[in-house]
Amino acid sequence: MAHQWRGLIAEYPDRLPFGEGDPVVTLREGGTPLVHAPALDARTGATVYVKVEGANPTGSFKDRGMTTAISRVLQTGVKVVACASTGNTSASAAAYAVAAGLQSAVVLPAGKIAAGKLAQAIVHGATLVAVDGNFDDCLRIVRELTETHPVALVNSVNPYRLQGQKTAAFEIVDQLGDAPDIHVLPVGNAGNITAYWMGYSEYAGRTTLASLDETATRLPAASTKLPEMWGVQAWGAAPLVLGEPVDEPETVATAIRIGNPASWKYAEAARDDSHGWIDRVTDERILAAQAVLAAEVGVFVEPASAASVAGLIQAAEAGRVPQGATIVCTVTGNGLKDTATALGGREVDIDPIAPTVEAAVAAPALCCGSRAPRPRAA
Ligand code: AN7
Repeated sequence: MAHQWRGLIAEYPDRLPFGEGDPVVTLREGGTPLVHAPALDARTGATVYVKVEGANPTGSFKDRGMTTAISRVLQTGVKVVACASTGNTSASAAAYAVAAGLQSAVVLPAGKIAAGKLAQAIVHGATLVAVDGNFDDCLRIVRELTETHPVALVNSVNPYRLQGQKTAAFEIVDQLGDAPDIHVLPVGNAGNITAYWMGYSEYAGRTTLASLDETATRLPAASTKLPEMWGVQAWGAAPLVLGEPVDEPETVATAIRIGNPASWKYAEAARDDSHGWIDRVTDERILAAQAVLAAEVGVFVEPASAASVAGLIQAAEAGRVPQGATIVCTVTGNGLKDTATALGGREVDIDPIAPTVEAAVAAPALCCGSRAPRPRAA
């Protein structure tokens, strides 16, 4: 029978804190494409790959952390899981709760969740709580709530989340044959940069501040080096760049609209231990990078995901990208989650033509909006 990717816990059994016979909740997450992006090589002078996390079952990297967090919940007997979310965590928690036979409750900043993500939480049957506040308020509420009620917290402050998410680094090393020179990713609540650094470190035979499962590092090293970790925040939500919390974070990339990241210390450790940096990019750069990925690479990502690529392009323009380096950018979520932002003001109502080939050929442009399709080469 043809091999199908089995999900993280089955694919990396030696490196995750689960034993034989432990319950496993999986939607076969992970195993996502690592795609070479010549359009980014051309802009940077490096060899650039994008790790397409939007290809996960619910369309974001959160599924990696949810298979481990929700599998763990089944060992505890708790029947309800809860999270605060800018959208993707709630979508993933709701889906994995269904697969596990648990109930889910999601606490969201009112009016700031992309339509696709909200739809996911609804169709997967989550109980929705909309807060007149931002993500940081939601996380504070859900932390208190889960401390005082028999409800499991599945935000990335739950160490099982980071355990799952670290496997993306394993996949990259497994595919490239060694760690890249540089890894670039968007930073919001800062769980993912922490998790990648843990993954790269464990594969190189080291532990990090956030390491939970020390047994993993007793395995033979699978890589010979460690990448620099480059983190990218949105201009209006850049607490790690400013060195202090942002009270009213604002950005078009609603997924990373976070002013007081929970994994602050871990993210700084990843940055400093790896000799990397964390910088910020404007919303304009985020949208421009999203367009480059869509129109020149063929990968449609949501705005927050494009922050990594925007940060890389900005660094290249500043002469900060070592020529010839191997670089991986994580693009964290699927563009289909937020089509409204991607289309911007573009007109999508197309005047219909008569149902004949002649009318089709005579049509001024087969596509909508400001951008006409490129003519085919003769
Ligand atoms: C697409 O869903 O925080 O730095 O509540 O959805 O690990 O927080 C989402 C975060 C990047 C930032 N890209 O990752 C949530 C949430 C996308 C995201 C991030 C998020 P972290």
